[in-house]
Amino acid sequence: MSQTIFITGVTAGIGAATARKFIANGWQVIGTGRRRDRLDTLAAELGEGFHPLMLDMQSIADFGPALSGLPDQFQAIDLLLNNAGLAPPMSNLQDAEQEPIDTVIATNVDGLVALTRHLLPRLIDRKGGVINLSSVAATYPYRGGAVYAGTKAFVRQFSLGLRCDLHGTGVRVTSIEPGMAETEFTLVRTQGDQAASDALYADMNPMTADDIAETIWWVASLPAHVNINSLELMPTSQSWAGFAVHRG
Ligand code: 8X3
Repeated sequence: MSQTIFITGVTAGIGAATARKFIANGWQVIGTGRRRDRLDTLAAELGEGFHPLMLDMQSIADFGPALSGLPDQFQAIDLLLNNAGLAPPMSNLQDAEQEPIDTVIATNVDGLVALTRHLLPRLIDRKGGVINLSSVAATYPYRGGAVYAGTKAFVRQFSLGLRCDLHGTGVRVTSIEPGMAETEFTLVRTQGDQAASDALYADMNPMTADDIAETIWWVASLPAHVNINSLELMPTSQSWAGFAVHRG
């Protein structure tokens, strides 16, 4: 019987790349998204091993009915990839609007926790796993990213704490913390400004969605007695900046 991965935010970037990787390796994939047309396109590409699920990560009340309504062959779930997430526009908090912040916290934190809680009984049944997409921003702060970094620090610490809660169940939990990867992530952050996104990744050979999918596949395909707690990765061209010092 093939294994099943549940991927949130499957319609673009790391989510779509991971769906392709797992389907190619004989897994079934349940993929959530908010855009019907994109889900349909992916379903046509990936075939019957893929089950598209219209779900907004901010609509927690929909999770229960959506999960109990899954077709029989997709009821058992071996791995949850909490990939859906976004960043508000880069802005110092003193200059930021509230609404995009609420959306980011609701998606990156509230939705992720609620969905994980809903799926844990199935994951425990299967001695499965949870892989959460955090970010290097969880560890290294930068200007204009306080809310995003805060949510990703939550995801990282939530992952470690969840390991404690699941102690003895056989369920693995991993926090994956990528640096710069060229996906629609930055296009969302720049509110659709393709030129700004292109400028960010210009001449620096960023990681790709496929690079991260490859890493997720590696974590998932390790022997069941090996748990990667957290894994931070960056493009070779990215490293750390120093402290900022204000004088005067
Ligand atoms: C986003 C990665 O390096 O832009 O999660 O903070 S980075």
